[in-house]
Amino acid sequence: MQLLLSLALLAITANAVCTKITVRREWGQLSAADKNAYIAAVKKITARPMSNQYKDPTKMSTDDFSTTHAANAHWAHANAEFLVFHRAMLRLYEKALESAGWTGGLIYLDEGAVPTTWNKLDLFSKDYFGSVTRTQQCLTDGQFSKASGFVDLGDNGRSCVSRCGSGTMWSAKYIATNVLSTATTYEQLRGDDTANYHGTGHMVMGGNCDMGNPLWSPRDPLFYLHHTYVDKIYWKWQQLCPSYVTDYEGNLSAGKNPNPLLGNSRPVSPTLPLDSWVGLTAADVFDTKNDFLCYTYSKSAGDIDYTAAKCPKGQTANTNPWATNTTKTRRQDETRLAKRAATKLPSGSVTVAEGINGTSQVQVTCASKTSNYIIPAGCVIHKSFCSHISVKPANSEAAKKDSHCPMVIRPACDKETDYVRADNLKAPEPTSVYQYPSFLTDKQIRVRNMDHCGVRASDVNVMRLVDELNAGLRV
Ligand SMILES: [Cu+2]
Repeated sequence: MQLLLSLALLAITANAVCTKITVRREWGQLSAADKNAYIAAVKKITARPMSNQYKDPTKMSTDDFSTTHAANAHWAHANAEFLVFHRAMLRLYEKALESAGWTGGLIYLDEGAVPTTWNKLDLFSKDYFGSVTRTQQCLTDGQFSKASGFVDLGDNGRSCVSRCGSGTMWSAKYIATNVLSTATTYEQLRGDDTANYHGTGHMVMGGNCDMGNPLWSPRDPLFYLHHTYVDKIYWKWQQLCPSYVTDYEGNLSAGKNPNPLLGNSRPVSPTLPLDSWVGLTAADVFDTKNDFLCYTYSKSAGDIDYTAAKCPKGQTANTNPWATNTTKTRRQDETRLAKRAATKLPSGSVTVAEGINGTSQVQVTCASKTSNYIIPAGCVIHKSFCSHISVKPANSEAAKKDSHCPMVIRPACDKETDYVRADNLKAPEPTSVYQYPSFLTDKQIRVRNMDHCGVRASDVNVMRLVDELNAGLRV
């Protein structure tokens, strides 16, 4: 009896409603002092040495977050885990900032309210995050430039952050009409995360620089403002109908158009652990008013009125908290989206051949190296890098159905890449500052039906990076 009672108490505590709720605010809602205080905390956790554990955010550094994101990129995007994986990541990052003195909660950038004028915001100025550059060069001004003493690896091997985007975001109106007012399931809301407001924000603000890199985007501190915005959209949708809070379905990898490289799909479940965010399951991050998350969002210009789809049978819709707020937005149609995508096609040579079952085989030549890719049916190349490509739905019809065009495709391989350590490097010792993260076991890869070659190739990159860090070759 005693035991039963304490078990019941335990269950109540685990689901306890939080008492001190944090309101996550929009960048423009902060005072200048708050903007600087937020940035100061970001710099503090970036300066921490890697803790190589993913449970205690008071010890985690920005690199712990970036490395984990890169190591999990293959299933944290373009599949059902996308929204919950990133929500867990954000909450841990928020706690890390708290431990560095910033208790004002995560900050979001209301991109939908400034689809064409985003780069005119004070955020992208010498006072704060720095101006957007045209090429792959390091940030030239702002508090995250090298000159200001900010050191992060960047994706370019130059120990700096680069940010070279341009273009138009999905407007609030477009998101309200095409996402929020039509989605009646978690998977419909997530849609194609590689090509919707999430993927578009990365590409528009990051271009071919850090934010545009599917693996290493968290190296630009802007990542967290973008993803908090993405999380706000998820949160907004969850407010509509009672069942939406816990609605969660879909597959890990693959879907209607299985990616030949990732194999067949496997359904998700709320009790499945979220990879690398130790001790957390998807269910732990559904309700933002639970004890662990304990946050809500401020109202901002992008919170425009719209008519949501009817709630599932037997449920009464919650009141739309932003029913009276309307804002003028620019119409963004499919043609313009398609036009913009077309300008992002790879600069190297690309040869396309017919594949099996609607797939296509593509040869991309980059810096005189040729790689072969298999592109799933219904997808086309969105962006190509020398090491990998990302794809998007071939047409708007495919984009409406969740087409599962993966964010990252690595070259087809039949043999695993081995890590050949350069002579000037050695494996981390127990006392080394940087350690390898825990890599996936063969079994974990099998269970998820993931691409073995691709995962191991990414491990090799991480190992090389860690070795170079320990050898002081990267600062
Ligand atoms: Cu991500």
